[in-house]
Amino acid sequence: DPFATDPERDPRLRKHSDRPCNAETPASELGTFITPNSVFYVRNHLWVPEVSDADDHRVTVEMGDGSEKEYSVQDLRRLFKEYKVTATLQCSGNRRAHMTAGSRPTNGLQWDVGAIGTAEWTGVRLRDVLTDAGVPVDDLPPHIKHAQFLGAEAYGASIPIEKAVDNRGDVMLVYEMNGQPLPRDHGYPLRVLVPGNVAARSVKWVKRITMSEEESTSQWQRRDYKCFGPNEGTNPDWDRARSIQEMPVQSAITSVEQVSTGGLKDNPAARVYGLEEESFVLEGYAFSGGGREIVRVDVSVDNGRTWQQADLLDNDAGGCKAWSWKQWRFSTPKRQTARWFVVKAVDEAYNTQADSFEPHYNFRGNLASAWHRVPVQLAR
Ligand code: MTE
Ligand code: MO
Repeated sequence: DPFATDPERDPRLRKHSDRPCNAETPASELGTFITPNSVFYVRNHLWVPEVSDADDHRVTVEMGDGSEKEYSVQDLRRLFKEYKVTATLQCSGNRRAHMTAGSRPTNGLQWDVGAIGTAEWTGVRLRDVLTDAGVPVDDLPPHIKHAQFLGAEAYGASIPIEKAVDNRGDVMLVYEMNGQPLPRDHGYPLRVLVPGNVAARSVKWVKRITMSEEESTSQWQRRDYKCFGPNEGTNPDWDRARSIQEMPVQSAITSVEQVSTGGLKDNPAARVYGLEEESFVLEGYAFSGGGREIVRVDVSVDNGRTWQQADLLDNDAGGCKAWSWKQWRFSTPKRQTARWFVVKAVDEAYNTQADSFEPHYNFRGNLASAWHRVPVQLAR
């Protein structure tokens, strides 16, 4: 039983399945810029490979011409400059349950708002490792088009080589998460971090990196993480659809707090906002792919008829681009609210979200990013 040695998980994680472990961060733990390791969502397709000693682990770089070079985690630490990058990982199935509810049944784990999280990652640049291994990163031969990654338990995926070698792409091999050794569920002792791309490409427990003309042939590259038209049914033309890399704009409401008149004086939120009457304080996140910064978050308290701007909270994320979510906050007098709170976000390219799920329906339930609506009556 390969699952027998899986690590213990924090009981606060919301489990969707046990073997393999798939568990999301509860909304109550999504309110901080950095998601603590213990409640960071876990998305495993198979078991957690057992590596008792980081020194036993090796990653092999295959140049594509038959030659290869091997590194231990120690080698990586010794040979290359260390970087810290703050980046959000989001599963392509985040909010799938909302697509199901707002449109039709979808295949896959029914994630709510918590298949996403942000961490500070420490490691070395893939670009530096490839250079050392002999890959001419600034003058790539035409047969190198993709960097394929293979995990120790057999999961595999790939990214376009341009992203892998981008000087400002921050693609890394990481061994620490939020200042701690990588937890086993998140790739101990070594994982790929591809900031700005769907989390499925950030391969955990990475043991092989291959320069290749083709994308990874794994089912996770060629099938699962693709999107289709609403009409394409359950057996679409898999080869014609692109594999998901950068993700569209996303946003969610993670908390609605009711600040009652009685509590106004003592409530810190009420003081911060200078609230003078019974109010709701809403919080959430917004995030876009490709390092595109979130520039605006709009909130509606009347089901999308009228909108106001939420406050975007400051953060001190390190990295070449906006690889991390923005947290936002919004307060509204209670007497103005109708039946639904709604949020949508805008990124630096002025991309925004669809108002409903049906136009983006795909039977896999990937990229569920329509406006997030929360009924006012659910507010605690
Ligand atoms: N890497 C390996 N080796 N095995 C996996 O199952 N899952 C991928 C990606 N990398 C996966 C993997 C998917 S689909 C996601 S969403 C992220 O890891 C989840 O990362 P996390 O569990 O650290 O949150
Ligand atoms: Mo995922």
